[in-house]
Amino acid sequence: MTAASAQGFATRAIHHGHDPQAHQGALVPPVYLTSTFAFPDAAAGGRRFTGEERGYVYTRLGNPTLSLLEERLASLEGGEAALATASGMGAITAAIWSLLGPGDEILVDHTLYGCTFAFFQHGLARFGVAVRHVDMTEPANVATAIGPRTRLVYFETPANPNMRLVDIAAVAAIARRHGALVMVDNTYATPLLQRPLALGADLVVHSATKYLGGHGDLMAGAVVGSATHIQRIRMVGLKDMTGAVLSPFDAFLVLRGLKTLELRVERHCASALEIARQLEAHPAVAAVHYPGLPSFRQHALARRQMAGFGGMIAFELMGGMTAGFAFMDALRLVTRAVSLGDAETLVQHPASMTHSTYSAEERARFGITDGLIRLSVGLETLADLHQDIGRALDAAYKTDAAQAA
Ligand code: 7XF
Repeated sequence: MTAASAQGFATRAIHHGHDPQAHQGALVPPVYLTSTFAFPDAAAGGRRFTGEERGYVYTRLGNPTLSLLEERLASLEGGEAALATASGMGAITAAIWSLLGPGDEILVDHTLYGCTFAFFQHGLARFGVAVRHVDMTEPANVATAIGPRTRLVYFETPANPNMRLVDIAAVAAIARRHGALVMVDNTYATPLLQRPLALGADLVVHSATKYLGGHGDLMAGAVVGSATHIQRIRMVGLKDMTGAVLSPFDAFLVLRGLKTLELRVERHCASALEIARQLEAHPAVAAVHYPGLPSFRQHALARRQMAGFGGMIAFELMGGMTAGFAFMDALRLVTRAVSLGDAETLVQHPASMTHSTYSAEERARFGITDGLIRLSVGLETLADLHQDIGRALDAAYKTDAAQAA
């Protein structure tokens, strides 16, 4: 182990891969805002294309600012290599197009972010890949469903939007026995709270638009895994099949966000636990899904698998969707918007927003209820959040009472 990899998470998030003395002393890494790179002579161009000579060619294949972000993300996730992409969907599609072909089968969990679900259900399926939906909260279901054609097992934990957890080590052990790869979307947890590769997963994907960037001002994604997988995903899925290349300027913004990832996520976790307790104690609330609550069905797994419980909460009001909308409309500080992981606390209604890519039947089958409300707890002063959320819950409760009368 090198000295650098023995350093703590926050130290690596701030320093890993950058030596100011190699850049005129610049504390902050320079941003290489260039699409192409000059060759020293004609023959060198050819050598760089074949890979005989190291050196940059064209930003779709690599760029020093992207390389720095990739090294840093690989270090934080504990992977050999990483690939930065233009969005989380860019990361997921580039990886999967590179790994699967006609005749292969993919096992996916019941609950997935809406566009990931759409990509599998309506995209991949059209190209001869068999997509099987398995309730992976019970690892034995994976053992039952997995077969000789299964090439990849894919899930999110915690899952967007209903917070179900998947036991990464248990599912990875089953997949390994059958020669299938495991890909985990670690967007909700971030590498601070959960490192799937150490638990046996082969690849981690991220929407870096969320906690990694952390400020709601960019779109980005990443894949982390072995150098061999990442090279293939870069040269096939990214270069030729999606072209989902991250802008070097946005890579700079993600690098800036990463410096405060530990601080921010600690605050997201602390505030979310308090908000989850507030929700659980209110008579308008029927159910709260937050891994940090002792009442959470998979609380023991959360304690084992995660170093903290994250900033995301899902909950349902007694009055269902009507009360949920009354709650959302009564909020003044909390912002009605999709996305998550920002400084601002955001609220949205998965069934009509992020997960409207599912049909009503699919939502019913996969546990995305119409009454579910999703909160991304931000970094505001906790007392202000308590006040806003408390007032909106009271308003929703009154709506319930009025309907009951
Ligand atoms: O392409 P994006 O950067 O938006 O990332 C896609 C994505 C991948 N995985 C997870 C777990 C995600 O949550 C997302 C994006 N989700 C946003 C949300 O749920 O609010 C997208 C807003 S429609």
